[in-house]
Amino acid sequence: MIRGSIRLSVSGSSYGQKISFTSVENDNPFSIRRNYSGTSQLYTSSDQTLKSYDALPGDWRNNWVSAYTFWKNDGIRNMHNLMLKNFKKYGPIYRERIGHHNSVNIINPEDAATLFKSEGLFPERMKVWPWMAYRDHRKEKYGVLLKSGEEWRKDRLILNKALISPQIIQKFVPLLNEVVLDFVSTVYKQIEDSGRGNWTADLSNDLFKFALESVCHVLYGERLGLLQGHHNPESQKFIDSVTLMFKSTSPMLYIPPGLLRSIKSKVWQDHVVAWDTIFAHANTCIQKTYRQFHLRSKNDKEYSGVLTDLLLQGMLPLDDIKASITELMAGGVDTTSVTLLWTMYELAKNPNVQENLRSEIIKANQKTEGDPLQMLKSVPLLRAALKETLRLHPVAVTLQRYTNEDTVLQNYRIPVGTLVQVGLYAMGRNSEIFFKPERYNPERWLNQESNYFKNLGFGFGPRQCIGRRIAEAEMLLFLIHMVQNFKIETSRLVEVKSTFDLILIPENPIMLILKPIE
Ligand code: 2DC
Repeated sequence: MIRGSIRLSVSGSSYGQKISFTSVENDNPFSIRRNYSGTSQLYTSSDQTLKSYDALPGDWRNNWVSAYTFWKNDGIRNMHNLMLKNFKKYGPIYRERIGHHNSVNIINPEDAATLFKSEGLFPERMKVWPWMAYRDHRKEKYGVLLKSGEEWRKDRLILNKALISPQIIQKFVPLLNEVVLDFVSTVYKQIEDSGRGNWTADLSNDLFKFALESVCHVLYGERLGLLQGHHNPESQKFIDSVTLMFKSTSPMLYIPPGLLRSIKSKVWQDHVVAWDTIFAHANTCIQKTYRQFHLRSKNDKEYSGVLTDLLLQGMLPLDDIKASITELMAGGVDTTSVTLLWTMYELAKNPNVQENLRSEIIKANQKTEGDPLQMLKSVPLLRAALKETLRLHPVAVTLQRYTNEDTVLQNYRIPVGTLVQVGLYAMGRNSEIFFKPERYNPERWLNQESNYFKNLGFGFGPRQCIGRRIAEAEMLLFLIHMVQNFKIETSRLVEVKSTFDLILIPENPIMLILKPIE
């Protein structure tokens, strides 16, 4: 035995691979296989410094104390702030236990990278059991989000082609751009109707409609018509149900599955009603597209949305397609609309940033003659602004993975099968990771020498957000046109905080003022 040094086998040896990572990989969901090269020396550590799992800081030993503090501090809706506090108290790693849930929490980008390296071929995040419980209850299939193991991998590889591959994104751009132009028209109309030369409002519901219209145009190749002033109660019900679905998930996260259902609690009932409405509306849309697919002529080469694309591919059974399309339709509403609201709010508070973006967009517009696809390639500062928004206002409070092998984090030995959470919200606000984190400064993403595992708003690796490219294109096109046409101001200069309703959303309404640029 070699004294003074042990070596953990974490080189992905179970798959016969060696580890050496390049930074692009956190950005490349399409290649599900990683490129390994070189030998792992990463986890060679000396006996003295490698500490045991049970030596981890945190009050995990005292299950009931932590559960009590959690509830007392309005734990659920305050999850993100409690994590900030815990990292301050315990340092960059701590262990936690809430009810039966054990986890290790980390904050450093390098540690997130280590976690990525140990996620294995079938990465898994923390299960949102209420979502699975609903599907079990109604005998619906799981979509790619809820699947795991081989089943997940098979679906994910097929769906990647239709959703996130470089060739397919260009198909989305014209569909999304059309919706954005309609949104811009509705804003002009509101300004006109107001008679005051501006539109002052909480834009949340208009943004929900925009986001639903956008994702449906991409999924079904058809317009719902939500921005053309049509009264559409079905879609409004869908929008309200998605919000209710998220809201009713969080109180159930830490309560054992059987329990809530057996007591027929109000949250569980709300949750079921919300999903029922979501499934019903998604089903109407899917059926409509499905009928049109059968009427389609074989020579029709025109792109008509993700669903038709998947049907043409014929690689996935219909049930599985339906399940994943429903997830995408539900997942595409609150996520992008809230991120756009935060972005406009930050631009209102930071007029200099807004001006810099405007000149970048105007230049790009001249250079590309307004071609949307080319525009997307010519706005690096705007892309950085989106990263900056997600740094301060991530949709997901954490990213989680189960370790697939023994791993070392911050010199602690983390056993295989441990749930490790990256504190995304806390990371974005940490001054050791980001210089002056309180500042909304998109340029930091252009200047900084290393952004390695810092831009994690959509997660990492093959299990990252599958809607990422749709969301990015949708939000960039929205901002390109909005910043070009309107000055964005706010009367609310006090900080708006986040609240946790499964996803992080603004705690109070954000009032914005939109004024046309002559
Ligand atoms: C919530 O502790 C907090 O993208 C938990 O569009 C851990 C956790 C697990 C999974 C995360 C969830 C959190 C937040 C919402 C996420 C979800 C995975 C996907 C989902 C981040 C961080 C989301 C919003 C999807 C939702 C699609 C759904 C409607 C079918």
